[in-house]
Formats: sequence, structure tokens, C-alpha cells
Amino acid sequence: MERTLLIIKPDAVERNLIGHIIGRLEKAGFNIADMRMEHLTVESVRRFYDVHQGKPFFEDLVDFMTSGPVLPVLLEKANAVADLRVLIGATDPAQAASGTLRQEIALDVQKNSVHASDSKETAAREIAFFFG
Ligand code: 3AN
Repeated sequence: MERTLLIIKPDAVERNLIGHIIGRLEKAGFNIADMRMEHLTVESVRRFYDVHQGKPFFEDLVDFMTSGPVLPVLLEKANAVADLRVLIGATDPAQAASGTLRQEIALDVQKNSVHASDSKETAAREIAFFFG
């Protein structure tokens, strides 16, 4: 069993899409190992997205991710990291493949509804960040 981290972002929480997203994950064979809704602080978002510090969209990303509650979800499945990236689709919903979660529900490249760890190493770091 491999583990990965998904975050349901403020735009999806606000539009009452938590149940829809969790349903898609369960149908795709992911087990929900843990989840906990939280309102992130500016400091924690800066730490979480450390690799994006200095990029032109960074301050807007921090504002958006602290604009409302998020729901980090710890997921388990064989090949979880890669399979979840396929399920969510490209960062920009306009580029996301048909049938992916972001193509279906994301609003734009910032309000893209979900985050998913992009490698096994990132998953280990991001899981520790939220779930110890
Ligand atoms: P992903 O979430 O697909 O792994 P990353 O890690 O490259 O994408 O980007 C992290 C977050 O930063 C994205 N989910 C999105 O909210 C924001 N972001 C990335 N690229 C852009 C961009 N060009 N303009 C605005 N926001 C962006």
C-alpha cells in the first residue's frame, strides 16, 4: 500500500464539493486513512509551498490557500501517488484531460480545487506536514 496526500482547496470546500471529491476517490479505489478540516495560517502555507517561494503567483497562492478552510486527506492505495495525479489532471483545468477531477470542477489555474503530492518523496514530506 502506498500513501499520498490530497488537499481539498478553499474553492471546492466553498462550493460544497467535498462529498463529490471523496466519492470520486473512493470509486477510484483509494482508502481514506485520515482527514481533518483546517484553516491554514499564512506561515503554514508559506512552509508547505516552499518550492514556489519567489514565483510570480506565490503571494496570490498564499492569499487563496488562507481564504477559507481546506481538507487535507491521507489516501492509501497501490500506486497511490501516480494514480492520484492522473485522477486530478493538469494544474490548469483548461489543459486537464477529459474526465479528470480538475477538468470537471476546477475554476482556473489557481482555484484548481485540489492539490496532490507529485512524487513519493513529496508525499512523505506532505503527509508528515499534516498528519505527523
Ligand atoms: P500542482 O498542484 O498541479 O502540483 P504546482 O505544484 O506546480 O501544481 O503548483 C502549486 C499551486 O500553485 C497550484 N495548484 C496552483 O494553485 C498554483 N499555481 C501553479 N502555477 C500557477 C500559475 N501559473 N498561476 C497561478 N497559480 C499557479
